[in-house]
Amino acid sequence: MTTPTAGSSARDVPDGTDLAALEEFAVDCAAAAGAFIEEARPAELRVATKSSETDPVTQMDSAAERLLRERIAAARPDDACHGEEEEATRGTTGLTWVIDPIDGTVNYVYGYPFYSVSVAVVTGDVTTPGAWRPVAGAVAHPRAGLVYHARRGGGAFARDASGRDEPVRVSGAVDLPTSLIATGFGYDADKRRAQGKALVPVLPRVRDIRRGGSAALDLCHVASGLLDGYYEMGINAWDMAAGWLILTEAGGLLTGLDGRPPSPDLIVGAGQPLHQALHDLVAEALAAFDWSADAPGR
Ligand code: LIP
Repeated sequence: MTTPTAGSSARDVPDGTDLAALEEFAVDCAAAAGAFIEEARPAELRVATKSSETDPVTQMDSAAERLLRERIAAARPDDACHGEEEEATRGTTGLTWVIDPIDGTVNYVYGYPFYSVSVAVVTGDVTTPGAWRPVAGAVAHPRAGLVYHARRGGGAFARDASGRDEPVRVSGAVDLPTSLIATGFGYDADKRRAQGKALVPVLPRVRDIRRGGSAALDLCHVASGLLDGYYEMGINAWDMAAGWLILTEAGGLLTGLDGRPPSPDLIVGAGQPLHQALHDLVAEALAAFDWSADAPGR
């Protein structure tokens, strides 16, 4: 089973690319947008809806994406950009910035402190699962004063407000019954019903389940050992691009189903010893679904 990982092929990085500089730029962008969504939050958020009435977007999502796009365009004008709230832009360098200005928007609306800003730069075609790889990225957790970051081959770190970097590493968990697993649910009622059904066989087989509400942070928390594993259906490239690399550089693995790349169908992330067992448990739980009619994606 060929398992795609974020670091699987250095050949796709354009010659002369300074990954360390891209990583630091991603940290700066994520930190700046993280500070913005905290400091510029108005007394009254205007909450509109997107794919369903439970899928919110606020003026802060749009403003934070605008801030990120302007910073990227100023510093890297020839790179492409792909974000959650605006149309994608084309580039000529082979590098694409993949951004989620607020991952965990529901939490942000409520003031529940589990939301993040995700900024990654990838090679390949980010619209096709398996055809792209993150090469540098950062996830800012403003309420924790942390920015998780990584570059391909450079390890994974959590940077605190003083600028100190702490290396992060996945847990050594190997057994499901003693593993803490996170998951999440989409916005469509029928998909949520299916995702809830898929949780039933999983819950009794693991230590416990956590549902944080930000895929990017769930991936960073697996990378840093705060969780042992994470799976979810319906995750977009912008939710997972930076967290995928941070998890891989922390010694973890992120895949889709049966060796396929991570995609909106499914992502499963854990340290290497646990990953196969978690994947097989989730695959077993999903086996009951007719993916055409019942696909429990977003
Ligand atoms: C969120 C994801 C999370 C999922 C939430 C939501 P958003 O992204 O990061 O994993 O469970 O339902 O989709 O919509 O807040 O950017």
